[in-house]
Amino acid sequence: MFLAEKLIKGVLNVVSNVDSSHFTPSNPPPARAPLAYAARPNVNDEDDQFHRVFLQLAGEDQEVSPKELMDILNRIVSKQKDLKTDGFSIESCRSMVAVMDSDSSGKLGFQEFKYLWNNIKRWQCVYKTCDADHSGLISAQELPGAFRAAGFPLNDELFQILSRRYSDEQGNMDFDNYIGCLVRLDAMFRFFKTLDKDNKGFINVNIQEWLQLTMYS
Ligand SMILES: [Ca+2]
Ligand SMILES: [Ca+2]
Ligand SMILES: [Ca+2]
Repeated sequence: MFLAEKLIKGVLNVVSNVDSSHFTPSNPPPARAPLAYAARPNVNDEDDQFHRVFLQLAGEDQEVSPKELMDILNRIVSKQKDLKTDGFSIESCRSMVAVMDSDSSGKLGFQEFKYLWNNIKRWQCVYKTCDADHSGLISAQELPGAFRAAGFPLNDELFQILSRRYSDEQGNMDFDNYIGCLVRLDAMFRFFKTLDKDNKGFINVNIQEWLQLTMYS
């Protein structure tokens, strides 16, 4: 998919000119829940300009597929010299689409994409801010600070698990792995909260619901 240079510049500006300290999180889309619980996203009162950008990215079907998501993310990161990445893989984009796909359409509609996009913008700022030695990577030492700033104050055991799964052998997490990790972490938090209806910190799921959640992710 080829995008007009102007459009890319517009997107880049949107991505770059954000100060994470001023960020107010948007309302998340309904969390994806086992199909029986799923709700349709609401599509009113949206920013026209962002909607036009979305339509260009999404193409005729008006939904962003994993391949379309991969192309746009890779075009953006290729211009960001202070972020190290080996590029977003199709597998990582399929996973991001899966965990964000509230209505189970297999692609990202406007609300789903907007929520993902706002998070990527915010987390990109956190990445740059928390990359204290300007290596372009988040090291094991920088990781807890980066995840806390991104909104996930986890414990050491979880940081070790994330590092094992998403960092390289030297303990460095590059930008595509960092985004893939946060998108999934955010989604898993939201899934849990959706199912933890009385907010007690425990959920009950049967095997069918468990598989629906974990295998489409
Ligand atoms: Ca499309
Ligand atoms: Ca969808
Ligand atoms: Ca670093």
